[in-house]
Amino acid sequence: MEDSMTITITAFAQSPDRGRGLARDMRVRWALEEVGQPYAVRLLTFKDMKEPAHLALHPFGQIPTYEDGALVLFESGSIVFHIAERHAGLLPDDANARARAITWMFAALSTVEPPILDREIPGYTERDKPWYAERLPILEGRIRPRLDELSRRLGGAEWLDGAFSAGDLLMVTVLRRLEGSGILDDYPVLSAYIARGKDRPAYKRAFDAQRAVFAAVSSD
Ligand SMILES: N[C@@H](CCC(=O)N[C@@H](CS)C(=O)NCC(=O)O)C(=O)O
Repeated sequence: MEDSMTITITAFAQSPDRGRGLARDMRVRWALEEVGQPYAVRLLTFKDMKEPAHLALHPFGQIPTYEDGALVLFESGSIVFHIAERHAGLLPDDANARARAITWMFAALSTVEPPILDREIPGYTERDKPWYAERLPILEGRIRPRLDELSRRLGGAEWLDGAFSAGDLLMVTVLRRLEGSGILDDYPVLSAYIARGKDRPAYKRAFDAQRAVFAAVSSD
């Protein structure tokens, strides 16, 4: 039996998203909350993330990481998968349903998230460049087909494939990156899907926990 209190994850000491829960520790927190696993959080500055101590855990010097005894993981998708494999509640028992839920995890991270990131990252790095405004509609044009297809597939269903799964958890966190862009206004099916995810008690606990970190920093 594992000592459940040994789980430690890493998160930003001062998240650039100002507590909006868009940093990828949110996925891991949410997964841990869904399966009822307590966890500790080690907060890191950007400088800490590039120090040897953290690079030993995460080769790219990023958050989140996951430590449980001798096991160290990085990559939010891998961490959520590990949590879902070890605990009931995030992957179905039926082998085929489980394979489909895992497929949705990959779809979230390798099909839906990349065009969303392609639009988001220039907002941090190229906003002052002359091409930024011209390029933005092109980048948005690469997101919309994915959203059209996802919305069509989801249709009137509550979740992507039967019961809520780790696939939905990752997909909701990925789609949340579009909040505030105005794009989701054109996708009522996806907006309602995100809202269902955010309405889950485990999501709320995870959100409040990361928000408390930002609130504490802001009140210093
Ligand atoms: N594919 C990685 C991406 C990790 C990532 O980009 N983390 C961001 C925070 S959400 C980060 O640490 N950024 C700071 C940096 O890259 O230096 C994952 O899913 O865990």
